[in-house]
Amino acid sequence: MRIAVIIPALDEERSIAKVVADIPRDLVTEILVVDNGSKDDTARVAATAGARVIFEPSAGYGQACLTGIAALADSPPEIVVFVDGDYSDRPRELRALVAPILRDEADFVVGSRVLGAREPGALAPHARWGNWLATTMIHLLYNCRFSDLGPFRAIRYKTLLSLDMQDRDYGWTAEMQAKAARSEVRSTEVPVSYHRRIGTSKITGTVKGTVLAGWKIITTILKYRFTRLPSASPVVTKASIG
Ligand SMILES: Nc1nc2c(ncn2[C@@H]2O[C@H](COP(=O)(O)OP(=O)(O)OP(=O)(O)O)[C@@H](O)[C@H]2O)c(=O)[nH]1
Ligand SMILES: [Mg+2]
Repeated sequence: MRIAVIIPALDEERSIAKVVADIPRDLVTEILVVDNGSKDDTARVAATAGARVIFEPSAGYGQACLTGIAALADSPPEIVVFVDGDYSDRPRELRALVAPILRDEADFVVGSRVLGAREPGALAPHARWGNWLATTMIHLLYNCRFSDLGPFRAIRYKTLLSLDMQDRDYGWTAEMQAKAARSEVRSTEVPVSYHRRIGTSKITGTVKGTVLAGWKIITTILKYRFTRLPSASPVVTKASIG
């Protein structure tokens, strides 16, 4: 199966080469780093490490992911993996992440940092609490159980397109899980490890990022519970969790 990895990156020159180098090349056919206006050397370092670098001038995590997805359209993979550029996740765990899709037991797999081993300080208490709140809301509103909104995740490309992703910033992960739950996509989780980031925090490690992300995640979960979704594609099937 063709597997593409999309890495949104903003000023991650110290970590991006480690992230790219950690990706199992025997499994992955394409590595895309979406540089979102980095002021540092992220693009050059990523290219040197072997990634295809694309530029997205409009800011936002979701925007970078959307640009990455669009860049895959000419030569679509079967599976898309998302991972952050700060080396908090370990891309070498990608094999376990995609395994449920390769076994055709799921179409969407979230890497759960809650179920996996966390380095002390990697997931701040407020991030853990926010995760608990968001996943509890998804359980109550969508009757689907996730333990985390972690960024390291794998999804069948066709399933991803059928979700018609819209969010351009912090609501990206919540939107994907909310819509997967609504569309009864076969979803599951695998434990992934989580480590202290390299470089400067932009979202969870800042007050502004935390408030904006928290608000966006909560409103996204509420919004997709009540809005009409595009009709699901035939690859979208009954959820396995819930
Ligand atoms: N493309 C893009 N990427 C971003 C933006 N903000 C952050 N990122 C990237 O998105 C990923 C997640 O951002 P982080 O700063 O690690 O946020 P976090 O994981 O919630 O919090 P910390 O790791 O504690 O900082 C990293 O790879 C960042 O480089 C953005 O506006 N655009
Ligand atoms: Mg991070």
